Amino acid sequence: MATMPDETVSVPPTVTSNNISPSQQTSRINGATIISIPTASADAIASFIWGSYLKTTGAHGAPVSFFSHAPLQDMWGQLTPGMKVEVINTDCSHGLNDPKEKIFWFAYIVRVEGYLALLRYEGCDDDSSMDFWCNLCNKDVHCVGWCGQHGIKLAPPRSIEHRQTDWKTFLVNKLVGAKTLPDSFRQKIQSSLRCPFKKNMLVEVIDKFRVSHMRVGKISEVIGGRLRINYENSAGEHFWVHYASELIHPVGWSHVTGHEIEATQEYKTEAIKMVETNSYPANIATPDLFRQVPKLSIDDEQFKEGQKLEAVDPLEMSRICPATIGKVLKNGYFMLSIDGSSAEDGSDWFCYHSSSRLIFPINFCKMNNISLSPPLGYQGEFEWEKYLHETNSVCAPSELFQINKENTINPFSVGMKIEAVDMMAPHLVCVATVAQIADNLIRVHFDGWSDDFEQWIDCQSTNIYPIGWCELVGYKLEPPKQPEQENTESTKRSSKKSSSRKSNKRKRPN
Ligand code: MLZ
Repeated sequence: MATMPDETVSVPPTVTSNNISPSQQTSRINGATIISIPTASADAIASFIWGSYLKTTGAHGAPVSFFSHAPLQDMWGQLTPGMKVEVINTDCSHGLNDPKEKIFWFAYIVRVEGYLALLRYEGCDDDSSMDFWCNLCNKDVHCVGWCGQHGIKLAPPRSIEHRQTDWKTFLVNKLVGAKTLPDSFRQKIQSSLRCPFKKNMLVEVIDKFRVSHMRVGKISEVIGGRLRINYENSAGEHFWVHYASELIHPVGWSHVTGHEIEATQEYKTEAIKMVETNSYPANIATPDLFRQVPKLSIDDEQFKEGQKLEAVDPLEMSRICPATIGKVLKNGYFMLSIDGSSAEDGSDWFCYHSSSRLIFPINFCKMNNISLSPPLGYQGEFEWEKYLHETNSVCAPSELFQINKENTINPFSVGMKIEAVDMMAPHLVCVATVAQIADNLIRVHFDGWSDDFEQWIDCQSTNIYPIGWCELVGYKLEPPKQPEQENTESTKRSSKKSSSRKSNKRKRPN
């Protein structure tokens, strides 16, 4: 992980002496121990409050530094307990002349969990009763000195106002020399949220109804680096995906790779022209914007058709299964089929790159003490040696796998809370917990949902985020399923164990 120079700043003596006014006399706005201050559009937030949930569950959020694709990942480690901020004061009356006027007060970080911090107002000392959770990217959190620079009033919370007679001297003692957020913190947030993909750009995207095929898609929305892609020539069907996902590619990729694509002849002709001339109109997302895969040299040994391996079932991600290389494409890509489950027409063959971290050499599960799901209908105990013999096949050489080429450090621990995309309904970002760790994988449990919904994903997946990410980017976070939802059709369907993968499988409904 890259480390950045410590850019946090110390508070100069002048900032504590200005614009501090006593709070005014109206009713207490928020007397609750835990409050949450919304960042983005109110609709996108509200229903779920991480702070209360962490308290109830006694859990911790995975640190922002674990997520290389997360905004501000490289500097978040500098935000540590004790650091001082200026934050909206929720225990005071608003300005007398302007009821909308916001009053601020000093606070310090007690604890950091993902993008959230437990804050304590200066002056509370050992009293934790007013501690509150706040997203540090919230627009009402600033470095010490900000209110002074912007002529914003500071006033102590009403409940503690009486505790000091000389607040100015108290603050000078508390704040001078203390660490605060970097001056340019807000600009850093803004620039970390920039995404190179824009609305109306065309891409090639996996067909969620027939995963062996790509389709042409047009970006209709971009939120936090996630793209809502509308399938061209469809009745409003769409697919949500992160811009660095392996499920989207530039125009012309299918042609170059030899992947099946459903598109008009006109599109195919144009795409070939663009690839050959390497010139793309403005509405086309250019190849440099996409996730880059390692280039293979012609001399490198490659995966070959018929070889067996273990893979996370892309359509039922709670399972790791024996699988077979179906067809080798160009540039290190190939189609993979899950043994015993493949649709007769090959419509569920799934494209992987040789550098994928969701494919494994045989006995990966055994070595990591996790269960391998034998091919559906397989009789007897599954043993690779026997199976290779029975199927008259060979396994893929273990040195070809990315997980053996690099030494990945999986930083996650079981029990850590995250926000995770439900890969079978990728428009949903849900409250989730790391349930299990195996090598580079984490098994994501969706809080409140049965184990059938769990998904194995790579620890560097762009489909998991630190807690508070949804609030930061303004995306709706799906709260844990409540017990009263237990009888919904969805629950009944998903918990019904079936011997047939087809009926057990959750389709990508999005
Ligand atoms: N009702 C849909 C979505 C369930 C979403 C669960 N997310 C953890 C289904 O049953 O597939």
